[in-house]
Amino acid sequence: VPLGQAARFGKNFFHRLKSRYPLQSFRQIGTFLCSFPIGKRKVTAVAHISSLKCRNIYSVALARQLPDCFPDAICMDGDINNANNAVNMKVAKAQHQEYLQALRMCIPVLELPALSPEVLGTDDIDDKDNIAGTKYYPDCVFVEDTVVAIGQYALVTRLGHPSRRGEEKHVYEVLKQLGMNVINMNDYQDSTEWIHDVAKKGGETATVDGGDVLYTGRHLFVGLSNRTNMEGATFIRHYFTSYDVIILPQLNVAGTTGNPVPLHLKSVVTHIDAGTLLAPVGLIGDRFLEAMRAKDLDYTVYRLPDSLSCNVVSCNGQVIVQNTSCQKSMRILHDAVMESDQDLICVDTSELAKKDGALTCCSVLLEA
Ligand code: CIR
Repeated sequence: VPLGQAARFGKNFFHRLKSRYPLQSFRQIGTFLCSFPIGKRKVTAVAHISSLKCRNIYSVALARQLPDCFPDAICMDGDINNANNAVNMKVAKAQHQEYLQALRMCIPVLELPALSPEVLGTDDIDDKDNIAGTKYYPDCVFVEDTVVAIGQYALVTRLGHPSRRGEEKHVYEVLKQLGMNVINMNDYQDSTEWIHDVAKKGGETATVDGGDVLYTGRHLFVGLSNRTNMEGATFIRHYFTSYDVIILPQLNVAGTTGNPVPLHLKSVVTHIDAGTLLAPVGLIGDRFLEAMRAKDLDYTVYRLPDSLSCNVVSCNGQVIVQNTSCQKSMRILHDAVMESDQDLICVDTSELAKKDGALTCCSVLLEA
C-alpha cells in the first residue's frame, strides 16, 4: 500500500476506533476488529489494544494535608534525632503543595484535612492506644497505604504498622460518599461471613499497605513486605476476584544489602502504562524481574540506576516523577515517557522521602 494511503488508513482507523470505544474504555487489553470503507472497498482492521495508552481513566485523586506532627512519622532508619531525618516542615509543606499542584494538572484532587483531635473526634481518640501525647497520626499524609481501589471497587486496608491503624477510617467514609463499593478489612477480623478462608485462617493477622499493591491495568501485583503479609495478599485476591493477582516475594531480603531497602513494592516498581514498568538496577530489580519471568509476564521494563526515580505517578496521560540528580535515570525516564506518548512532570518531594514517603504514597487515584 502506498505510504499516503497507509497513513490515511491509519488515521481513519483510529478515528473509527475512538468513536466506537471511548478512550476511557481502553483498560482491557485485547483485540478489536473494526470495518470501514476506503473508497469503494470495505476494509477490516485489527487493533491490539495493548499498544494504546490509557487516558482519562481516573476521575478524582484523594490526598491528605500534611499534619504538623509529620516530623514524628515513622522511618526505616528509625532514629528521628539523626540530622538526615530531621524534616524542615516549611519545605515539606511547600513540596507537598507542589506535588498536589502537579497532580491537579492531571486530575481533580480531593484534599482531606490532616487527622487532628478535632477531625478525629473524642471517641476515636479515647479508643486509640496508638495516639501518644499530641501526636495524631503523623503518617496520615500517606493515604495510598489505606486503600486499594480499582474501578468502582475499593478495599480499605488493615495497615501493616500498628501506629498507623485508624488512618483508614475517614478514607472509608469518603469512598462511601463517592458511591464506591467499599469494604474495610478491619471489619473482617473474626468474621466468617465472607472471605471465608481468609477470615478464618488469617483474617486476624492480615495486613496490607496500599504501597505494596500495583495495578497496571492488566495485572494486580501485590508485593509481600514487612507491612503486607500473605494473609493480606490473599485477602486482596479474594476481594478482587476478577483480576489477575500476582503475589510477589519480598524484595528486600538478605543479600540485597548495598541497595536502598524499599519499604513497599511501589517504592521501587511502578508503571508508566499498561505495558511498561520501571524497576531499579541491582539485586532488588533483578529479583522483581525473576518473579515476572517465572510468571511469564510480558512487560517492557526500564531499569533505572536511581531507585527513587522508579516511583512515578501515572495519571491520565501525565507521568509525575521525582527530581533526581541522576542524569542517567532522568534520561531513561524521559525516553520511557515519550515512548508512551505521555507528558513528564517533575516535582521535588525530598522532605517527604525522609519519612520513606514516595511520590505515589501521597495520593490514591480513583475511577469513582
Ligand atoms: C511509613 O513508614 O508507613 C511511612 N513513614 C511512609 C509510608 C510511605 N508509603 C508509601 O510509600 N506508600
